[in-house]
Amino acid sequence: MQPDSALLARLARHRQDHLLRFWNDLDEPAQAQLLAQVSAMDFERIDNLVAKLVRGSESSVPPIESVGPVEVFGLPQTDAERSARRLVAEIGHDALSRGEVAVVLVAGGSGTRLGFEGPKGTYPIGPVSGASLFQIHAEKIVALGRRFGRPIPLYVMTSPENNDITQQFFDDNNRFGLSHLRLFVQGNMPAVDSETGRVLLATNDGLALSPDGHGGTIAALNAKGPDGGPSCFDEMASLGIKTLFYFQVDNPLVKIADPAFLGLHLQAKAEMSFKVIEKVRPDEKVGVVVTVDGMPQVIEYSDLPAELAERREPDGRLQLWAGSIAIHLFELAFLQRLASGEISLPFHRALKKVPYVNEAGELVQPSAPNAVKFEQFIFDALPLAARYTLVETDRKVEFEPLKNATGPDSPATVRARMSENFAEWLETAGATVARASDGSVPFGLEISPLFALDANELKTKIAPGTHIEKSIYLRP
Ligand code: UD2
Repeated sequence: MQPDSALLARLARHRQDHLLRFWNDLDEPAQAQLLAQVSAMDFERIDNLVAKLVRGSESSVPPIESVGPVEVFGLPQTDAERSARRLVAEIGHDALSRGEVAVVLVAGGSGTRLGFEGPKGTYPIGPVSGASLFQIHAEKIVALGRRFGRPIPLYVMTSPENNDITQQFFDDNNRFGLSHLRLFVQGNMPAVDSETGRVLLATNDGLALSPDGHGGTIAALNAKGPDGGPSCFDEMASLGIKTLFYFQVDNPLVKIADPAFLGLHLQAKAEMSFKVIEKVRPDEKVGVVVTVDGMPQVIEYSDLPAELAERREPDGRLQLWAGSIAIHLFELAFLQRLASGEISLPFHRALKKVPYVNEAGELVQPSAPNAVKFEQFIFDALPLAARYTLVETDRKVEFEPLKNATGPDSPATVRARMSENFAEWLETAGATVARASDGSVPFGLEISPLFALDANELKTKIAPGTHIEKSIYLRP
């Protein structure tokens, strides 16, 4: 087999002809694989990205003096505020009862920091049951569907690397009872050499590819199904879905499709909404929602200059405090507009160590960052939304992500936080929980979302005066 001359000319024009360097050493299946990868590349776009993000000095950091805080719906503090929030939650209940809400879970990341083989969603995080992240999320969705009398469709974004194994996991577990589950695969982007801007080969017959970031969700939801069937967007529209609840796989505390959040979003006719937490340390690893010349925008934590991160109000609180925990609502029509291509999300650069095959055909394991990867971030949709809302949540209740193998945001901290929260539910529901002298819960506690979704529901299920003095897993 020989690649056609048009492709050869295209590669030469874009200075990427090295990609076929080992062509004559490859057997036919390997040639076919390489050809498919190379033909799918948009080299014009890669040239633009290299010019901007590899050779150029385009920065994602706005001028410091243009940055200011954003307005946020704070946590309700008074009885009146609490009852107003309950009222607005009715709007969310109605949308759920009408079947207008779908859930999008992004799980295409590689989970390198956790050091876990396999998709992060399969990690056994339940403090007592060892339930996986996917199980906990899925059971919440099943329970919500029962509560509102309409099953909620779940769309899970995977990557080309982890799609099959994720599908297998859901199949092996009877989809955890979900009535509508669809996996969709995000796109890839090539890594380029940070000196030359040329695409790296991972093997003699394959490019160094990695997921295109969770901003790739929009294009992936808009792509046709595997056998030319309807895209996820088309399917959602035909199901009567109007609003998407979006979250990341790593946070088991997420209040999926929170009615009060939905209510505030719908009441404001917002196109995109964020849950935020109050940052308490300047170096916390969450993007921060700010205004730039009055327009809303997220600055990712890795891009946030210390001078901005540390800026404080006279009362000592951080001025740029609204930390994004990657929980969003989107109007379907807004995302469809973004997918139509008139405007697209910017790419960010990430300088990484990427193993590659050199000119001699040897695999090189770099000891220092050698490559630039390009990623789009979903939160960059914010400035494109005509209206938006930001809603504060309590980090203890809703944010403890699984990121690292040890230390902060690790299995130990996530399980401890889950047990603490379930202890509070039990106490609110009228039970007593034996605590250690420092107030902590000295054993694992867990409540399946199918048993109770919150403390109020738990109240209807346990006898007042119940005493818990050892590890327990409540499930139907
Ligand atoms: C993310 C946010 C950060 C904050 C934090 C909260 C970014 C860039 N930053 O930081 O601002 O909200 O989360 O926990 O998002 N994913 C994909 N495909 C990809 C890349 C990521 O599906 O190509 C998923 C991944 O499976 C995970 C999530 O996106 O669920 C977050 O990715 P991450 O762990 O790389 O982001 P992190 O923790 O640096």
